[in-house]
Amino acid sequence: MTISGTNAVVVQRGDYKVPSYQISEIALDLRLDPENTEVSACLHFQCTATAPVTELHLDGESLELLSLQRDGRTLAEHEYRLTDAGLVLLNPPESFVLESRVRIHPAANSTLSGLYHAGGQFLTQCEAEGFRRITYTLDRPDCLARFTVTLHAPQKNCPVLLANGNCMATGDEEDGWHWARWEDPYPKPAYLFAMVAGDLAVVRDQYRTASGRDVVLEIYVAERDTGACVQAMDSLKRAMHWDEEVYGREYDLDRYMIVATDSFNMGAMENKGLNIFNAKYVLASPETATDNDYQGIESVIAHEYFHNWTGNRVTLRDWFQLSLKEGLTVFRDQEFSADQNSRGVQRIDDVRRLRAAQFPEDAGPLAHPVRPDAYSEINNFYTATVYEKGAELVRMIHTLLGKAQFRQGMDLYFQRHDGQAVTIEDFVAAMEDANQRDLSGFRRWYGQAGTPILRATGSYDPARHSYTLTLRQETPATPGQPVKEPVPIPVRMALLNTQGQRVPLNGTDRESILLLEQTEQSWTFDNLPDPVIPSLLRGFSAPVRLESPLDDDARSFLASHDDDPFNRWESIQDLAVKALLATVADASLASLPSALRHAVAATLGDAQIDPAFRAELLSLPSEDYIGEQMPVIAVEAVHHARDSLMRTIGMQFVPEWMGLYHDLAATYQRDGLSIGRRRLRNLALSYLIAGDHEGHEGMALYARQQYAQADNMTDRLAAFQLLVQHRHHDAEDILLDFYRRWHEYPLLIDKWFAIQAATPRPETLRQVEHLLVHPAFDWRVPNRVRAVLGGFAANPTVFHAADGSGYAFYAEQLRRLDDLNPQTAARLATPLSRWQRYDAPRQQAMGEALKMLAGKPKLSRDLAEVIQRSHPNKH
Ligand code: B3K
Ligand code: ZN
Repeated sequence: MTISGTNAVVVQRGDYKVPSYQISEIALDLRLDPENTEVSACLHFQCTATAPVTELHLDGESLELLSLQRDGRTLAEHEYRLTDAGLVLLNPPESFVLESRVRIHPAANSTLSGLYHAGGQFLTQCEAEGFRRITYTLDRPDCLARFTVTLHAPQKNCPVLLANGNCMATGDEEDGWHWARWEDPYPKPAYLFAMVAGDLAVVRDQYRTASGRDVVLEIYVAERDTGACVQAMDSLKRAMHWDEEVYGREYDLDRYMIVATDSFNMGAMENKGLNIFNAKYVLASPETATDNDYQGIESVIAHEYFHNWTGNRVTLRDWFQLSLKEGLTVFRDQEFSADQNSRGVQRIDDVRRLRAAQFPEDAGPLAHPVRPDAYSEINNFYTATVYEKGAELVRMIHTLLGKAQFRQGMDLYFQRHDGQAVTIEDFVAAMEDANQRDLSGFRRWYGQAGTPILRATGSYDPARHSYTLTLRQETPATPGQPVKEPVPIPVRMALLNTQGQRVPLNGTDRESILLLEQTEQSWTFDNLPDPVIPSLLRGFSAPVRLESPLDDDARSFLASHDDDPFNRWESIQDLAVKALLATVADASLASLPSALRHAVAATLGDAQIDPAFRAELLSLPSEDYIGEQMPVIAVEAVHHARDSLMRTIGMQFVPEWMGLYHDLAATYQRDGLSIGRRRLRNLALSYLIAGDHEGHEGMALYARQQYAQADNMTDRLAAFQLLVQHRHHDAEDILLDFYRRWHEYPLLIDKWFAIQAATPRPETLRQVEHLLVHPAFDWRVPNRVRAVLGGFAANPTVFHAADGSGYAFYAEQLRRLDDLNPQTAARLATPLSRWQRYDAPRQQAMGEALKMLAGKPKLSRDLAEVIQRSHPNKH
């Protein structure tokens, strides 16, 4: 059995070569038509190699070449060659101007890479390698050019014509067409090129930078959405201010534009001066968006804005360095959100995401280092490892150096590399040189895949009044990396006395960062008259799996006494995981162990705790997280164990949950405290419903009322979700009602689809089949496809149904999607890579699903790579 796409070229990090030519100027002229768009490009080439170049390879994909001229003369056949990957210029002169004219087909472009026409708009997505689908070029990030872009389109369909930089001129043409010319003064790699044309309304605001320059801020959306841009605009201004305050970085153009679209492969894109966004991360009103949606907008708007310095002004030498911009920018957006909201809650949410997506990736066949060594399709490497683990590595450097020193490192990085295309090595070197620090050991984190296991043991010596802590690390082997070296692990820690106070650690400090550099090291703390409880890895100071030395009593103590919010949360989570695993092993043990009951009772009884944090403390770990703690994931047992623990906690604390539910009722407000209160109240509702006796639907009444009467979408959706997922008898009516009310809001209809696909009931598979033929389902809109297929794959009991029906169905859908949108298909295929974690029949069924996909005719390079890496022996 072979995979249809495996002859794809594998790009190796070690093979990097400086380009032999640079392009100083790119002038594009696009006559926009959905069916046939003509792109004229004029590129100024300059040789940078010392030896003569006999062949210059330009990238080009799905282009129809109409004409090709060099220095004003049409090229003869012997002067160039067309290939599958582009165009080869034979014996090019040292410097020359290349003019090409190509035809492309935006409406037929369902990949949403390059230039495409969707929802009546022309849009581009060029990262990573989409620009080559627009014109012949050197499509690599270390090739920086100055762009001038002229757009022509019919005034009626496309009154708005946008591209990067500044608008220099506009004008009218015959037959109702018009044009606009844009110039971007900053040289940039092709992946940052963008243009948009369509019938869009604009919301305008402005921002004065620290140095007093006025910047126009524009958000382009459909006319009816102009009222839903408040959060996006406000987040943008706060992000601009934060980057000035924290990093001394100002925005550098006169205009910052954001365009929202429903047709987008990911969250958003940081094109210079012209961000293109998935509407999900722009549009929000209290009636149509949840608190989480608002939070998502704040963080993605900030993320794309921060890229202007980390990614755009200083860009990447090659795609292996992707985490240089992504890890660093995620770290920056996480810190921004922590400063805007609650730092403790932010950290918990960030770690939860890391553990949900990155830890499993790092433990499976798709594991790769933060700086990968090889790829066949770079789009497959926009992963949780590159983004989230990459951010953790930057965070560790921040922890090791300290805030002020980290800032000095960043200053030096910008000073040295502004306008350049650089490497992760350059970043680490700037951090070292600015602080005279040696981070050589730290570099291993970038090259080594796998999540280290950190084993901690400790003992108190009553005779010597001392506490000795021993830390040991081990990183499991990952594909292609059988042997692992120790990595430097910063362990933020404190010792608590029996009153819960931090005691001095061999001096006056009451918190310390231990740096574990070898496989095993010990530390002894003296002058401790009484036994202490260690609080380790505070704030989750390193992306490791901690095996803690604590017993249940100590955990329960930390769950109510640790002043580190992350560890307090972690302690209660650990207690819950332990209880759940016991029930998984033996369902008759379904009870609430006393340590966990105490911790829950203490949290429920403590009204001083910030409500958002309290909601975190009282939320049970997800089924996926519980499953991750097992050698073989027992899908159903995990599901039942979690359900039953929810029910028990719901039943045992009915008055407390009821009290919270009533006391926290309030008219809608958008401040942090109100958000936390809503979160806690909806959690209370979910426990009340879980705690309802079988067949008795008393509490569903509350949900029904809340659904009908809520003055905001957070509450309405929470109630809707509970009613649908618990399949209360009128769930059907409620589904219909929701659809009827919100069918004109695509983002809400995505939720409507996703919640149904995620319902943990046997009939879900059949319902999902119906959803796929629902009139509102559209294979060409990634948000919709992700809602249904992503929702389905995140539904443990249905996707992993014991008879393999979930996998077979899923693979069938990916097969279909791959013909339209390979990037999205490949991304959605990754859950199948986790096959080793399940029992033999499921392994077999997942293997068959992968094999079926492997045999697909015209399998994309994207999907082929994921399948091949997922199951190297299956084909
Ligand atoms: N840089 C883009 C991601 C591009 C993904 C290409 N497949 C968004 C971001 O990380 O900000
Ligand atoms: Zn990014």
